[in-house]
Amino acid sequence: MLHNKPPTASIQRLSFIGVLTAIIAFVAVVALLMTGSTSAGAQEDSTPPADSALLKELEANNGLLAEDEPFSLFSEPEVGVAEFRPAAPALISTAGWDLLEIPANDDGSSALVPLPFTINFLGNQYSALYVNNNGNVTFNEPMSTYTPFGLTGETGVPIIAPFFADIDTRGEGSQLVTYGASPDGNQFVVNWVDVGYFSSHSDKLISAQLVLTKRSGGTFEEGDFDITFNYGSIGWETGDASDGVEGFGGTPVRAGYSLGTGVEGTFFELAGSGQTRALTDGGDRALFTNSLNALSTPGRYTFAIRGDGSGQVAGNVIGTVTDNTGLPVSGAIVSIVAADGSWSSNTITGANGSYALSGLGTGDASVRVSPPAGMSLDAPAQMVTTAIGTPLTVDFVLSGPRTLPAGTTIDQGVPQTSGVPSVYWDSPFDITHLAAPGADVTFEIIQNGRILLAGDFTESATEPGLYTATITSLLAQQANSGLAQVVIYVNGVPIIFDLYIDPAGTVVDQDGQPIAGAEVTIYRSDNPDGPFEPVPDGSALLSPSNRTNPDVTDAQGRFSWDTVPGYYRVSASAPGYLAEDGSELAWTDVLPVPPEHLDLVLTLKSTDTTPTPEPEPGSSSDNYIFNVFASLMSLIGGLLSSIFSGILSLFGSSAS
Ligand SMILES: [Ca+2]
Repeated sequence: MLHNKPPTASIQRLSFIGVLTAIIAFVAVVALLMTGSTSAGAQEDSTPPADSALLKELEANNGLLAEDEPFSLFSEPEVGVAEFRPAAPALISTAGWDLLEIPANDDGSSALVPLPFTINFLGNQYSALYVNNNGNVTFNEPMSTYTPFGLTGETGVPIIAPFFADIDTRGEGSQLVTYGASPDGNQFVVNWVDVGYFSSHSDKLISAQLVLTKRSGGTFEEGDFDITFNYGSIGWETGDASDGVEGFGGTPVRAGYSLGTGVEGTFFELAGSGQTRALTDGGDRALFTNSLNALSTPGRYTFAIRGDGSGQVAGNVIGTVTDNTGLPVSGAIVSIVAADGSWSSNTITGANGSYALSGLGTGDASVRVSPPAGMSLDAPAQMVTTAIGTPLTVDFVLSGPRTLPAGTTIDQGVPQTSGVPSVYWDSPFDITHLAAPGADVTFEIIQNGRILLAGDFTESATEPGLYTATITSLLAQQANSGLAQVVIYVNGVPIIFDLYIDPAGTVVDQDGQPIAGAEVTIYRSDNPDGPFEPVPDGSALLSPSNRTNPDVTDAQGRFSWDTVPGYYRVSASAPGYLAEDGSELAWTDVLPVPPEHLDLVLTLKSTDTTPTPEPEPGSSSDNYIFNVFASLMSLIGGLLSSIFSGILSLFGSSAS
């Protein structure tokens, strides 16, 4: 076989034309070298070039010659031994699916493949696509381009590209590209699993998988779908014809998706895309070990594409998380949530404490960090404004916890895992402080650099030196849930401690009376259709304010968790009570977070045989409302009504 560059999926045959092409290429390379040219037709990053077999041949051979390797027109293609391939938990199994395959090739494509459902891809409706060997799918025509171009410009190519690079499946150790629909017709999958790189190399392999998942029912619109990139081990990033050496360097792999219009909100690339050794195993943005919107599954990157515009895409937010000694914190969950709750994203910090959030919506948002299990350090959320093409860096330094100082009490809130006092943000509470009689004692409650509330303590008339401040509602001050700081000034000298502001859920009986000691359990999934697993006790999926799961309600029947974005269900049970359907556990519907769910009520029915007054027809106790719970993120006053109406509609769907 020749070092050749067939432009189609057909297996290249040794032919007179092929030999002639190779000879021309060889002569051309020699001529270029003799004239001192350093580039054999370098491709622009931002625009897709017309492919040329001769061009690729030149580039590839140039690379070989540059290394002083013997060049023979008739040398056999390299047959390397693929490295050990570790397990890839993100790849979904397509065993038993009726998949098609692209025969062993370099830059070929499938025929036009019908999708099992129509997708609304950022405003364009598509019901078919082309699977391209080089790690991407396109919609208007097949694409043989092998050197990846930037996806954020006006390329004219609508594309979804989990691994846009010069994949070559002709090497002996490479698998073939396969594609097709799931048996239920709700997913379309392309496998570039255990594939090699140009030219016919299979000493190193990569695994990338594209999954398009139909989303329907509920509030989903026609055409809503998820794009999921699943990755296994990534052993190379560049083919020989893209100036790669041994699979690295040159113009490396790109990953992302784009309409190709260059219009804001219609394109994005993963952080690390196009950067040498960023996406490969061990890199800062290693595809295999990082994740996005898939906290339970390393190697998975999920993007919700929604017709209502919430799937719009913007620049990336990157940063690092360090502790109070400057050491990187790995395993922390970093999430970003739009101020209006319309979009969110989450990921986990890597070994170097760094993280990247990609494919975000635009506008005001909060970035929050949840330290890994076993760590009680914390940091307040940071407010940002995301915009197209403006990557933001948001670093966190964890500190604390600054617990209640001596002589200070707060008369509200459940005990907290971290030792930081917590208060329900919509309930009044008193702060008391002991100081010398006759002192001037004031306070400020500060969140994200903003003073939520400031006021004076009042000295007790009967106990000189006992000062009390009454806070009526932090919610009324447009507080966010999460960390805040309290500063008490005694004659101008500050004393600082942390305060955790929690929304609360309540378990009540059929008469609306709180049930103390009820057991509540929170379950989470990365997907709206599950599977739902109990959040592990102590998990970073819950903020340090309360990581106990299952938990029990306090004397007021209240409970609270502060959660990272995801999909949740909550169950509740209590001795002597049953759910409406007579089972032991009452369940919520699936609750997406965001938006925040606050001040929810979960109702259980007493099994006490003592007759209880029949409720008035049409009263609220006719419905066993499985509310609940937990929360996250900011909810600003003006949004309250819409959120509550959302919750009310949730009630309607769960009460049957
Ligand atoms: Ca290729």
